Amino acid sequence: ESLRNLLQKMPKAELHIHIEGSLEPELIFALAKRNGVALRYASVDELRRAYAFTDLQSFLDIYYAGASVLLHEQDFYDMTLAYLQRAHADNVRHAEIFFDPQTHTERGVAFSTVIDGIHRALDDAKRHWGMSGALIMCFLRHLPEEDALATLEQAIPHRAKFIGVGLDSSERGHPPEKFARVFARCKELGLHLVAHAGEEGPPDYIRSALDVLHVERIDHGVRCLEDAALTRRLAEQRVPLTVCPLSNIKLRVFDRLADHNLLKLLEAGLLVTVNSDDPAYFGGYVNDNFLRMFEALPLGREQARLLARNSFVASFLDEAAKRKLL
Ligand code: ES4
Ligand code: ZN
Repeated sequence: ESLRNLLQKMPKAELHIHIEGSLEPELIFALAKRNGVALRYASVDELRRAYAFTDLQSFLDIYYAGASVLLHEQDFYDMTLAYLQRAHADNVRHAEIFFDPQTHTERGVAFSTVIDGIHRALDDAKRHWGMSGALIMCFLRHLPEEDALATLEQAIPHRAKFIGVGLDSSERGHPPEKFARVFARCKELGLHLVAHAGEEGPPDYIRSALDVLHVERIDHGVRCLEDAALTRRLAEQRVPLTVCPLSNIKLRVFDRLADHNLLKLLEAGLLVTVNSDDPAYFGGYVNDNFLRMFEALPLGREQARLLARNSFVASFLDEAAKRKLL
Protein backbone atom coordinates (compact mmCIF):
# COMPACT_ATOMS: atom_id res chain seq x y z
CA GLU A 1 0.00 0.00 0.00
CA SER A 2 1.33 3.41 -0.92
CA LEU A 3 2.07 6.21 1.53
CA ARG A 4 -0.56 8.25 -0.32
CA ASN A 5 -3.14 5.60 0.37
CA LEU A 6 -2.19 5.37 4.02
CA LEU A 7 -2.50 9.15 4.47
CA GLN A 8 -5.90 9.23 2.79
CA LYS A 9 -7.37 6.18 4.48
CA MET A 10 -6.05 6.49 8.03
CA PRO A 11 -8.75 7.56 10.51
CA LYS A 12 -8.01 11.03 11.83
CA ALA A 13 -9.38 13.91 13.86
CA GLU A 14 -9.35 17.50 12.70
CA LEU A 15 -8.75 20.02 15.49
CA HIS A 16 -8.13 23.33 13.71
CA ILE A 17 -10.81 24.29 11.20
CA HIS A 18 -12.69 27.59 11.13
CA ILE A 19 -16.14 26.76 9.83
CA GLU A 20 -16.40 30.15 8.08
CA GLY A 21 -13.14 29.22 6.33
CA SER A 22 -14.80 26.17 4.79
CA LEU A 23 -17.21 28.36 2.80
CA GLU A 24 -16.37 27.60 -0.85
CA PRO A 25 -16.74 30.37 -3.47
CA GLU A 26 -19.59 28.44 -5.14
CA LEU A 27 -21.54 28.38 -1.86
CA ILE A 28 -20.74 32.06 -1.21
CA PHE A 29 -22.34 32.92 -4.56
CA ALA A 30 -25.31 30.58 -4.03
CA LEU A 31 -26.01 32.08 -0.59
CA ALA A 32 -25.53 35.64 -1.88
CA LYS A 33 -28.19 34.94 -4.49
CA ARG A 34 -30.54 33.15 -2.06
CA ASN A 35 -30.24 36.04 0.46
CA GLY A 36 -30.08 38.98 -1.94
CA VAL A 37 -26.64 40.02 -0.67
CA ALA A 38 -24.46 42.05 -3.07
CA LEU A 39 -20.84 40.90 -3.49
CA ARG A 40 -17.86 42.96 -4.64
CA TYR A 41 -16.95 40.17 -7.08
CA ALA A 42 -18.76 39.44 -10.35
CA SER A 43 -18.09 35.70 -10.47
CA VAL A 44 -16.75 32.67 -8.65
CA ASP A 45 -13.56 32.94 -10.71
CA GLU A 46 -13.08 36.59 -9.87
CA LEU A 47 -13.53 35.83 -6.17
CA ARG A 48 -11.03 32.96 -6.36
CA ARG A 49 -8.52 35.25 -8.08
CA ALA A 50 -8.73 37.57 -5.05
CA TYR A 51 -7.34 34.75 -2.87
CA ALA A 52 -3.76 35.99 -3.27
CA PHE A 53 -2.76 36.76 0.28
CA THR A 54 0.38 38.48 1.53
CA ASP A 55 -0.15 37.96 5.27
CA LEU A 56 -2.81 37.08 7.86
CA GLN A 57 -4.61 40.45 7.66
CA SER A 58 -4.97 40.39 3.86
CA PHE A 59 -6.66 36.99 4.24
CA LEU A 60 -8.91 38.06 7.11
CA ASP A 61 -10.31 40.99 5.08
CA ILE A 62 -11.57 38.59 2.38
CA TYR A 63 -12.64 35.91 4.89
CA TYR A 64 -14.94 38.37 6.73
CA ALA A 65 -16.35 39.59 3.39
CA GLY A 66 -17.14 35.98 2.41
CA ALA A 67 -18.95 35.37 5.70
CA SER A 68 -21.28 38.32 5.03
CA VAL A 69 -23.60 36.08 2.95
CA LEU A 70 -24.51 34.03 6.04
CA LEU A 71 -27.83 35.29 7.41
CA HIS A 72 -30.20 32.45 8.30
CA GLU A 73 -29.91 29.30 10.38
CA GLN A 74 -30.14 27.20 7.21
CA ASP A 75 -27.09 29.03 5.77
CA PHE A 76 -24.99 28.03 8.80
CA TYR A 77 -26.35 24.49 8.53
CA ASP A 78 -25.54 24.21 4.81
CA MET A 79 -22.00 25.52 5.29
CA THR A 80 -21.31 23.14 8.17
CA LEU A 81 -22.82 20.05 6.57
CA ALA A 82 -20.78 20.69 3.40
CA TYR A 83 -17.58 20.78 5.49
CA LEU A 84 -18.51 17.64 7.45
CA GLN A 85 -19.32 15.73 4.26
CA ARG A 86 -15.97 16.75 2.76
CA ALA A 87 -14.14 15.84 5.98
CA HIS A 88 -15.91 12.46 6.03
CA ALA A 89 -14.45 11.81 2.55
CA ASP A 90 -10.98 12.40 4.10
CA ASN A 91 -11.80 9.82 6.80
CA VAL A 92 -12.08 12.43 9.53
CA ARG A 93 -13.80 10.59 12.40
CA HIS A 94 -13.94 13.54 14.78
CA ALA A 95 -13.83 17.31 14.18
CA GLU A 96 -13.40 20.12 16.72
CA ILE A 97 -14.69 23.12 14.85
CA PHE A 98 -14.09 26.83 15.48
CA PHE A 99 -16.82 29.35 14.90
CA ASP A 100 -16.61 33.15 15.16
CA PRO A 101 -19.95 34.43 16.54
CA GLN A 102 -18.81 38.07 16.56
CA THR A 103 -18.36 38.03 12.78
CA HIS A 104 -22.11 37.48 12.58
CA THR A 105 -23.59 39.20 15.64
CA GLU A 106 -21.81 42.42 14.58
CA ARG A 107 -23.89 42.25 11.37
CA GLY A 108 -27.14 41.80 13.29
CA VAL A 109 -27.38 37.99 13.05
CA ALA A 110 -28.60 36.44 16.31
CA PHE A 111 -26.18 34.25 18.29
CA SER A 112 -28.78 31.46 18.34
CA THR A 113 -29.10 31.52 14.54
CA VAL A 114 -25.36 30.89 14.23
CA ILE A 115 -24.93 28.16 16.82
CA ASP A 116 -28.23 26.36 16.16
CA GLY A 117 -27.51 26.04 12.43
CA ILE A 118 -23.97 24.79 12.98
CA HIS A 119 -24.99 22.44 15.77
CA ARG A 120 -27.83 20.85 13.80
CA ALA A 121 -25.32 19.90 11.09
CA LEU A 122 -23.11 18.20 13.73
CA ASP A 123 -26.12 16.15 14.86
CA ASP A 124 -26.84 15.09 11.28
CA ALA A 125 -23.20 14.14 10.59
CA LYS A 126 -23.29 11.89 13.65
CA ARG A 127 -26.47 10.21 12.38
CA HIS A 128 -25.39 9.95 8.72
CA TRP A 129 -21.73 9.03 9.06
CA GLY A 130 -21.09 8.24 12.72
CA MET A 131 -18.76 11.21 12.76
CA SER A 132 -18.44 13.14 16.01
CA GLY A 133 -18.13 16.88 16.17
CA ALA A 134 -17.68 19.53 18.82
CA LEU A 135 -17.68 23.33 18.73
CA ILE A 136 -15.09 25.78 19.98
CA MET A 137 -16.27 29.39 20.13
CA CYS A 138 -13.53 31.85 19.15
CA PHE A 139 -13.21 35.44 20.33
CA LEU A 140 -11.95 37.93 17.77
CA ARG A 141 -8.74 39.31 19.26
CA HIS A 142 -8.78 42.57 17.25
CA LEU A 143 -11.94 43.58 19.20
CA PRO A 144 -11.94 44.70 22.86
CA GLU A 145 -12.14 42.19 25.71
CA GLU A 146 -15.50 43.73 26.70
CA ASP A 147 -16.95 42.46 23.41
CA ALA A 148 -15.63 38.97 24.15
CA LEU A 149 -17.23 39.11 27.63
CA ALA A 150 -20.56 40.19 26.08
CA THR A 151 -20.30 37.33 23.57
CA LEU A 152 -19.69 34.88 26.40
CA GLU A 153 -22.85 36.15 28.14
CA GLN A 154 -24.84 35.53 24.94
CA ALA A 155 -23.38 32.03 24.76
CA ILE A 156 -24.31 30.95 28.30
CA PRO A 157 -27.86 29.77 27.39
CA HIS A 158 -26.21 27.59 24.71
CA ARG A 159 -23.53 26.19 27.04
CA ALA A 160 -24.37 22.57 26.14
CA LYS A 161 -23.70 23.15 22.43
CA PHE A 162 -19.98 23.99 22.67
CA ILE A 163 -17.04 22.49 24.53
CA GLY A 164 -14.51 25.28 24.62
CA VAL A 165 -13.29 28.70 23.58
CA GLY A 166 -10.42 29.94 21.44
CA LEU A 167 -8.81 33.15 20.28
CA ASP A 168 -8.37 34.04 16.62
CA SER A 169 -8.12 36.89 14.08
CA SER A 170 -5.25 39.44 13.90
CA GLU A 171 -2.47 38.20 16.18
CA ARG A 172 0.18 40.92 16.12
CA GLY A 173 -0.55 43.72 18.59
CA HIS A 174 -3.25 41.65 20.31
CA PRO A 175 -1.40 39.50 22.88
CA PRO A 176 -3.16 36.82 24.93
CA GLU A 177 -2.96 39.04 28.05
CA LYS A 178 -5.68 41.23 26.53
CA PHE A 179 -8.16 38.35 27.15
CA ALA A 180 -7.08 37.25 30.65
CA ARG A 181 -10.41 38.06 32.35
CA VAL A 182 -12.69 36.42 29.79
CA PHE A 183 -10.56 33.26 29.69
CA ALA A 184 -10.61 33.11 33.52
CA ARG A 185 -14.42 33.16 33.39
CA CYS A 186 -14.44 30.45 30.72
CA LYS A 187 -12.18 28.28 32.88
CA GLU A 188 -14.63 28.68 35.80
CA LEU A 189 -17.40 27.53 33.46
CA GLY A 190 -15.47 24.32 32.79
CA LEU A 191 -14.81 25.13 29.15
CA HIS A 192 -11.79 23.82 27.28
CA LEU A 193 -9.33 26.58 26.41
CA VAL A 194 -7.20 27.03 23.27
CA ALA A 195 -5.67 30.03 21.51
CA HIS A 196 -3.97 30.88 18.23
CA ALA A 197 -0.40 31.84 19.12
CA GLY A 198 2.96 31.86 17.39
CA GLU A 199 1.52 31.91 13.86
CA GLU A 200 2.60 35.46 12.98
CA GLY A 201 3.13 36.51 16.58
CA PRO A 202 6.29 35.90 18.63
CA PRO A 203 7.05 32.91 20.91
CA ASP A 204 6.21 35.15 23.89
CA TYR A 205 2.55 34.99 22.84
CA ILE A 206 2.71 31.19 23.14
CA ARG A 207 4.16 31.52 26.63
CA SER A 208 1.49 33.98 27.76
CA ALA A 209 -1.28 31.86 26.22
CA LEU A 210 -0.07 29.09 28.57
CA ASP A 211 0.73 31.18 31.65
CA VAL A 212 -1.98 33.84 31.51
CA LEU A 213 -4.86 32.17 29.64
CA HIS A 214 -4.06 28.59 30.81
CA VAL A 215 -4.82 27.10 27.40
CA GLU A 216 -4.62 23.35 26.83
CA ARG A 217 -3.57 23.50 23.15
CA ILE A 218 -1.80 26.03 20.96
CA ASP A 219 -3.23 26.69 17.51
CA HIS A 220 -0.34 26.96 15.01
CA GLY A 221 2.53 27.55 17.47
CA VAL A 222 5.10 27.02 14.70
CA ARG A 223 7.25 29.97 15.87
CA CYS A 224 7.98 28.16 19.18
CA LEU A 225 11.23 26.86 17.68
CA GLU A 226 12.70 30.37 17.96
CA ASP A 227 12.75 29.80 21.74
CA ALA A 228 14.55 26.66 22.93
CA ALA A 229 13.30 26.83 26.53
CA LEU A 230 9.70 27.23 25.36
CA THR A 231 10.08 24.32 22.93
CA ARG A 232 11.36 22.07 25.74
CA ARG A 233 8.45 23.11 27.94
CA LEU A 234 5.85 22.39 25.22
CA ALA A 235 7.41 18.95 24.69
CA GLU A 236 7.64 18.09 28.39
CA GLN A 237 4.10 19.24 29.15
CA ARG A 238 2.78 17.49 26.01
CA VAL A 239 0.99 20.67 24.86
CA PRO A 240 -0.50 19.91 21.45
CA LEU A 241 0.18 22.19 18.47
CA THR A 242 -2.50 22.27 15.76
CA VAL A 243 -0.34 22.94 12.70
CA CYS A 244 -1.83 23.97 9.33
CA PRO A 245 0.78 23.59 6.57
CA LEU A 246 -1.09 24.98 3.55
CA SER A 247 -2.31 27.94 5.63
CA ASN A 248 1.28 28.74 6.60
CA ILE A 249 2.31 28.84 2.93
CA LYS A 250 -0.68 30.92 1.76
CA LEU A 251 -0.15 33.44 4.57
CA ARG A 252 3.64 33.49 3.98
CA VAL A 253 4.69 32.17 7.37
CA PHE A 254 7.03 29.94 5.31
CA ASP A 255 7.99 30.54 1.66
CA ARG A 256 7.52 26.96 0.45
CA LEU A 257 6.30 23.66 1.93
CA ALA A 258 9.89 22.38 1.74
CA ASP A 259 10.81 25.15 4.22
CA HIS A 260 8.05 24.21 6.70
CA ASN A 261 9.29 23.26 10.17
CA LEU A 262 6.83 20.38 10.75
CA LEU A 263 9.58 17.74 10.79
CA LYS A 264 11.69 19.86 13.17
CA LEU A 265 8.67 20.20 15.47
CA LEU A 266 8.27 16.39 15.49
CA GLU A 267 12.00 15.92 16.09
CA ALA A 268 11.75 18.27 19.08
CA GLY A 269 9.29 15.79 20.58
CA LEU A 270 6.23 18.02 20.23
CA LEU A 271 2.67 16.71 20.05
CA VAL A 272 2.00 17.93 16.50
CA THR A 273 -1.25 17.56 14.57
CA VAL A 274 -2.01 18.40 10.91
CA ASN A 275 -5.12 20.45 10.07
CA SER A 276 -6.67 22.57 7.31
CA ASP A 277 -7.45 25.91 9.08
CA ASP A 278 -9.52 27.59 6.30
CA PRO A 279 -9.68 24.92 3.59
CA ALA A 280 -11.79 26.89 1.09
CA TYR A 281 -9.22 29.70 1.10
CA PHE A 282 -5.91 27.87 1.47
CA GLY A 283 -6.17 25.30 -1.31
CA GLY A 284 -7.06 22.09 0.45
CA TYR A 285 -8.80 20.00 3.09
CA VAL A 286 -6.98 17.95 5.70
CA ASN A 287 -5.81 15.14 3.40
CA ASP A 288 -4.40 17.70 0.95
CA ASN A 289 -2.41 19.12 3.88
CA PHE A 290 -1.04 15.65 4.70
CA LEU A 291 -0.31 14.70 1.07
CA ARG A 292 1.46 17.92 0.13
CA MET A 293 3.44 18.06 3.39
CA PHE A 294 4.60 14.45 2.94
CA GLU A 295 5.64 15.18 -0.68
CA ALA A 296 7.67 18.22 0.38
CA LEU A 297 9.47 16.83 3.46
CA PRO A 298 11.22 13.51 4.15
CA LEU A 299 8.31 12.03 6.10
CA GLY A 300 7.25 8.38 6.01
CA ARG A 301 4.74 5.84 7.26
CA GLU A 302 5.90 6.04 10.85
CA GLN A 303 5.24 9.78 10.96
CA ALA A 304 1.89 9.31 9.19
CA ARG A 305 0.74 6.93 11.88
CA LEU A 306 2.11 9.18 14.64
CA LEU A 307 0.29 12.25 13.29
CA ALA A 308 -3.00 10.34 13.00
CA ARG A 309 -2.60 9.06 16.56
CA ASN A 310 -1.67 12.56 17.81
CA SER A 311 -4.88 13.97 16.34
CA PHE A 312 -6.94 11.78 18.68
CA VAL A 313 -4.59 12.14 21.66
CA ALA A 314 -4.73 15.95 21.35
CA SER A 315 -8.52 16.00 20.99
CA PHE A 316 -10.97 16.81 23.77
CA LEU A 317 -12.68 13.41 23.44
CA ASP A 318 -12.98 11.54 26.73
CA GLU A 319 -10.57 8.69 27.36
CA ALA A 320 -13.14 5.99 26.52
CA ALA A 321 -13.91 7.58 23.14
CA LYS A 322 -10.18 8.02 22.44
CA ARG A 323 -9.52 4.33 23.16
CA LYS A 324 -12.17 3.33 20.62
CA LEU A 325 -10.66 5.53 17.92
CA LEU A 326 -6.95 4.89 18.58
C1 ES4 B 1 -7.53 32.36 10.90
CL1 ES4 B 1 -5.32 31.32 9.78
C2 ES4 B 1 -6.15 32.25 10.96
N1 ES4 B 1 -5.45 32.89 11.90
C3 ES4 B 1 -6.11 33.64 12.77
N2 ES4 B 1 -7.43 33.81 12.77
C4 ES4 B 1 -8.14 33.15 11.85
N3 ES4 B 1 -9.45 33.12 11.60
C5 ES4 B 1 -9.66 32.35 10.56
N4 ES4 B 1 -8.49 31.86 10.11
ZN1 ZN C 1 -6.79 29.18 12.55
